[in-house]
Amino acid sequence: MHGIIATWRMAKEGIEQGFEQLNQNGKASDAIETAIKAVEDFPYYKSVGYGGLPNEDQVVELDAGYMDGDTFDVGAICAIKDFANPISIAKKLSEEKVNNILVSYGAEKYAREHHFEEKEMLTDRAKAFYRKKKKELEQQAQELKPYDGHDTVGMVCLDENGTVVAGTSTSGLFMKKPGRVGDSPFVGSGFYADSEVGGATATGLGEDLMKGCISYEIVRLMKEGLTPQEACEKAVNDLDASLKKRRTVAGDLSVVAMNKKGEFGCATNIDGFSFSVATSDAEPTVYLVTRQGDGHCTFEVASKEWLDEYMRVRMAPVEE
Ligand code: SD4
Repeated sequence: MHGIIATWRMAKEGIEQGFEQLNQNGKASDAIETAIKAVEDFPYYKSVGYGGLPNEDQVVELDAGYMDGDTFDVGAICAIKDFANPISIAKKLSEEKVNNILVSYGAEKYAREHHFEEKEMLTDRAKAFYRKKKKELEQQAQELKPYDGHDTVGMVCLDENGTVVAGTSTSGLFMKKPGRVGDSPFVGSGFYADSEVGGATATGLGEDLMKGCISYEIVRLMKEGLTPQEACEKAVNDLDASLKKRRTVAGDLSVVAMNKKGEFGCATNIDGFSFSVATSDAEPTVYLVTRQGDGHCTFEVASKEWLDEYMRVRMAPVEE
């Protein structure tokens, strides 16, 4: 059995490429890197890699994390500027004995020394989104909503040898403070993998996802015997309830998981969450998730119309 699951529809083309490698008996570690790089390289996804939206100072700062579920090797970079593929740098860092998580200048120094591709990651399109947002905020004296339709790519991948890996890549929240880091590069929050159990990854408001160490929690629940779907729903619903009890509101929390048998699950506390998945039993497919009143989440295959409209919106000119 092999498989790959990812947050959001934007991962579809990436998982198609990674899945192809898994079908050829490729390693999960290679397949996930291929898949996440494809998302990073696509300029119209405005929250991951090239074309990612900038921070308050109009600088694109990228976060990425990677975990190998066989060895528990972990690597991550936070707030790195002007490197094309953060996931590859995070993965390389996971091979180091120490210094596995590097931020900003240190991450850039490491990436340069290891000859990772340097690239100006702020595109004209991202600058246009920045100008538009700035104008809206000034005109309406509007408070910036931190999430604002921002999508991180998180993936879990299982290969025929039974290795489970997990990884994330994001430009974080649009208009974040310089140096702000969310959950995505933090093991246990943004991602977690244990080849004896499975893996999980999260997207949403990092500040809240971290409060539940949600990816670790899902893997822990799967280890106790819950299916991926049960584990995802319990982790999201428990954290959502705890946050509301203590703070009256809960930020956006969305997760996906896959266990070592290739079974998968998802959960969310928002409308509009989607995910992409492929397994030995099923071709790459995008699902749309609906949260029911009781917190149970159901999902259905996205229609061709929905998929076309998604791309149309992503690629439409920015109206300033
Ligand atoms: C963050 N969790 O930086 C990320 C953002 C995200 O979908 O996932 N957006 O907080």
